[in-house]
Amino acid sequence: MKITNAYVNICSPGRNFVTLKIETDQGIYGLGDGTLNGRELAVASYLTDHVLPCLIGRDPFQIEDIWQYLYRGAYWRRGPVTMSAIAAVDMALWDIKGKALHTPVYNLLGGRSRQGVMVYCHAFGKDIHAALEDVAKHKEMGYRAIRVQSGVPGLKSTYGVGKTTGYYEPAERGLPTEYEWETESYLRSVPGLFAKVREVFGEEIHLLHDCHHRLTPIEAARLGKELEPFHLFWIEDPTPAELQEGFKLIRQHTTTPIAVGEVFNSLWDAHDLIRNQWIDYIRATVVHAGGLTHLKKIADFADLYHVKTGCHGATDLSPVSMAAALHFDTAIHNFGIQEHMPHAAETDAVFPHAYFFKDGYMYPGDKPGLGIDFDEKLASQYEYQRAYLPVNRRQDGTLTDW
Ligand code: CS2
Ligand code: MG
Repeated sequence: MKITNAYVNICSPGRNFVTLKIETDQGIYGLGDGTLNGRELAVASYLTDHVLPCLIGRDPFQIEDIWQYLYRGAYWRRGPVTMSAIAAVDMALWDIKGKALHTPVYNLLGGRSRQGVMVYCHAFGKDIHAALEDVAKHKEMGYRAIRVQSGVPGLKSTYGVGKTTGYYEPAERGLPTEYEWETESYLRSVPGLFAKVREVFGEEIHLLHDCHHRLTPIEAARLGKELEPFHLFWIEDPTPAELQEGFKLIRQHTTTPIAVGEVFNSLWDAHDLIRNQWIDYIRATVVHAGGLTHLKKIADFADLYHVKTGCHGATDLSPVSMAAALHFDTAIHNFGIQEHMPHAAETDAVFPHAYFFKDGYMYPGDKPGLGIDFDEKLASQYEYQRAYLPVNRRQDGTLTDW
């Protein structure tokens, strides 16, 4: 089999997505996601201008060799743009191989290790009362694990709390908006939120919380310690992770489990975190961490150190990534949990898929390949629109992590 054609589509059915299609001489095609929120066009150009011409004529079954060709062969390694572009190619090649061999991709990754993939959803509210209502709603929908975020008294906006109820999309069209932040107000409010959630909903439900890289290690240690009585499944991204050693300090102070990695793009971003057992869950994801080929290596390395996976699954990861993540989650041994933020109806219509949600679990479906398609005609009705993630400032004006 040979690759005969490959092209990128950029569309915006509800939000922007970068989709790669690779075609072969046998009529089989594969799909990949290359969406990098707020920097979409950079990945599209990396693919179109630099990667795709090198693929024509290659054997799509040589997934490892093509991965190494794009990684080592570029000389310039790693980084979110490069690794998202490699991921898009990698996903499409696994899709092709599955279709050619008439089997779902999870069978190529080792086969089923579990029946269903436990997912967590997002509940939020402008205050504790509204957050509790949203938790009740999601529990009713069947979720067994719920991430809870609420507005912080004294702050006009905060991460994870949508402007309207029911749907939350962090990127906004146009140039970046500005949020405000004050750590002390946040640290004072979060323990009260979880005390209330446990009081109302009991111990059965798994609870998660995302700090979105906003704390220093000692502040995160304080938060983790104060949340211990409420037995969280994890606190996520407690502190920015460029300094991996920062997590050592958090670890010394708290038994609240720690998850990190949605912005990581290779194993090397998590090498110290994993081998020192400073974290419990690695959140690297298919699209931003070099595709299934590299994510499998990260998971296998993590498995040696009792670290489980918890793949990022926000709406900026297209349904192609969601499908790939669910095949991966079904196959690997050290799966922990999968994030699930349902896409908008327009998005789902453009990407018909075999995966589905039932009673707190998701399933990749049994179609050959990734079980995902792309309606290019429908996609052409949704042109790309410039959009950015917000930026964040402290109340005195200092720019800080969003
Ligand atoms: C987040 C994301 O889902 C999460 O845990 O942290 O909402 C994140 O902010 C976006 O994916 C950024 O593109
Ligand atoms: Mg997060």
